[in-house]
Amino acid sequence: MTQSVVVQVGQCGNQIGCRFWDLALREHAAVNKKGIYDEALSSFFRNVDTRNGGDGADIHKGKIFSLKARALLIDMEEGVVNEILQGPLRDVFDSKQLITDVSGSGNNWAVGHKLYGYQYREHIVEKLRRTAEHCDCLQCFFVIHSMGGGTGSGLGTFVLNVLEDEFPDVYRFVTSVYPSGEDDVVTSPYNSVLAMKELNEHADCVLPIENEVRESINILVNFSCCVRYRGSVSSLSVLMKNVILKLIFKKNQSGLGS
Ligand SMILES: Nc1nc2c(ncn2[C@@H]2O[C@H](COP(=O)(O)OP(=O)(O)OP(=O)(O)O)[C@@H](O)[C@H]2O)c(=O)[nH]1
Ligand SMILES: [Mg+2]
Repeated sequence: MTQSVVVQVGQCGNQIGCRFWDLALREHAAVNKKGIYDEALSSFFRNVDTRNGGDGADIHKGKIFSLKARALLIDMEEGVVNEILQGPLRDVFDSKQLITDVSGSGNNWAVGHKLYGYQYREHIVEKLRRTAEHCDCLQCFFVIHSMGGGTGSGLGTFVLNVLEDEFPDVYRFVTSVYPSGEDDVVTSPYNSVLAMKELNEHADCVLPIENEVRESINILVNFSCCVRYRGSVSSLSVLMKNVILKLIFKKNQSGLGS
């Protein structure tokens, strides 16, 4: 069985990513009532024996002990990642899977790509390698990011470059959230154009998501939008999950995944 690693970058990437993990866990729990660590789970999660504390050994079969997402969480602000670490998904991530800074990229592609990118390159490579070492057969990286924010667009596409350099044989799929027309951040369109060039050159497959269209879909399906992004993030993660699973399934069928 093959494995995939999710790299979530920036506020948007981390918020959507977390809803994806939540959905994956809930859907799996609904069909796997006995709590067995199976192949489906192993695609996205490690099963770690944490009984003796610390970073225990991976368990490849049998009962679920402690599930750890095959993920890397990157944000140049701490807020969103800290929230995740205090929320219901805190046990799914460990501190070795996080890269944060304090001040963010200020909605500036160049700060994310040129400044933080070069500053954190070694750090990113080391954490990616560590995550990849836990996989028997790493098939895909899924990058989730926004095109409008400085960290998502700049550092997100820098990570794509790193993936291409360090793991040239592993597919790079990207979920990119485009800013809506109502986005009042003046740099968003510029960030998007700069990021688009990088996607064009370094991604194998891009799943573009337009925030405005997504908002209309939300109204149509009557999602509750009491909390900002709550409904949107969940509809988006359902969409992302369905596309990802279909792509994986098709690739496995055609033998590309082996
Ligand atoms: N659909 C959706 N879009 C989001 C979410 N969070 C932010 N966005 C969109 O992302 C863009 C802003 O990017 P962010 O991800 O907040 O920025 P960032 O990557 O953290 O970069 P900096 O804050 O500049 O360091 C805007 O177009 C927002 O509409 C989210 O949870 N869901
Ligand atoms: Mg931010």
